[in-house]
Amino acid sequence: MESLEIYKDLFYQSLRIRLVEEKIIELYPSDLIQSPVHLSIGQEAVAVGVCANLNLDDWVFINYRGHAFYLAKGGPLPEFFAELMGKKNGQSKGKAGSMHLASPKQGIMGASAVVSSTISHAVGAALISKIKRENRIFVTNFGDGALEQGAFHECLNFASLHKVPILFLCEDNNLAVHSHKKERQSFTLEKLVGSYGIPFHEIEEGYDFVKVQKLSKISIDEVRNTKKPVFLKIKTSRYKEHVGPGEDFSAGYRDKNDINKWKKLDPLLQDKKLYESFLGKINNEIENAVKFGLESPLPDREDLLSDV
Ligand SMILES: Cc1ncc(C[n+]2csc(CCOP(=O)(O)OP(=O)(O)O)c2C)c(N)n1
Ligand SMILES: [Mg+2]
Repeated sequence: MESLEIYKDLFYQSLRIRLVEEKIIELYPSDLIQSPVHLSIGQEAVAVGVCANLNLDDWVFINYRGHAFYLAKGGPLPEFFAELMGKKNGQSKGKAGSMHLASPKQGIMGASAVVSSTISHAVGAALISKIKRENRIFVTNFGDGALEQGAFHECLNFASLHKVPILFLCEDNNLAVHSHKKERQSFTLEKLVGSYGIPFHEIEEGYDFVKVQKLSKISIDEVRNTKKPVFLKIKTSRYKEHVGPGEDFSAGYRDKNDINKWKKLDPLLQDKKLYESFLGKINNEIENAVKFGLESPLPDREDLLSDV
């Protein structure tokens, strides 16, 4: 694809995710959304850029801030809204909600609200896949807060020792709930990852989906070629509060200027012409998806224990 076409395609996908989440914000006060929501607004380029390099049968293990990865990997939108509404036609029949999204057909293998827990699921699945001599690769995404969990360190050690084909993908927004990384971490990530013998890469421009796509391809190709773990950290910025549809600058733990600097670089906010040109088509898709969710029945009593 020509570079302009790539830019437009990735812009479209990122904007679609942002508008989906803006629709969630609009619906939230009505109580139609049946679970807390951790929005990815500001972080879309990471999911879109990385997933552009993945095949349908590559498996991704996400976390509670997972809307962007679910959509970027191809999870269906009508079933997404039905899922958030706790409906029977939801992708997990209403049992998963926003925080535990899954869509195995598209390789979204599950999420968890427990910080860092899906990293171990991904490493375990990657080991089985290696034993079965499959060709797929694995991605596990997590925030900078997950780096402080014991399970994260055990997973790096195990993955390196057993040489499993996995990309450890850190979405570094500097924040874990209301605390900044500077107050939480005594280690240098690159050195730490290096001490496990795992190659470390970093992308600073996490707002630039084209750059993320190009540079993350290097890490993803490295996993495919070496069939060993690789670590990629991508700097990003969460525009909204930790959980919920609002902004929380009054809480005093972060600087609005930092977010504003990032917003000045954000193509979704800067390229107004392209934004306008895609708006109608995306909103139409979203309206139909919301309608699907609204019209879906609630689960039946017997659904409670199915698939458990
Ligand atoms: C094991 C565990 N400890 C604490 C929490 C509470 N908690 C939920 S999200 C979160 C912050 C995680 O931050 P990060 O990993 O950077 O992800 P982000 O929310 O920034 O995307 C914490 C501490 C939890 N869910 N699980
Ligand atoms: Mg974080």
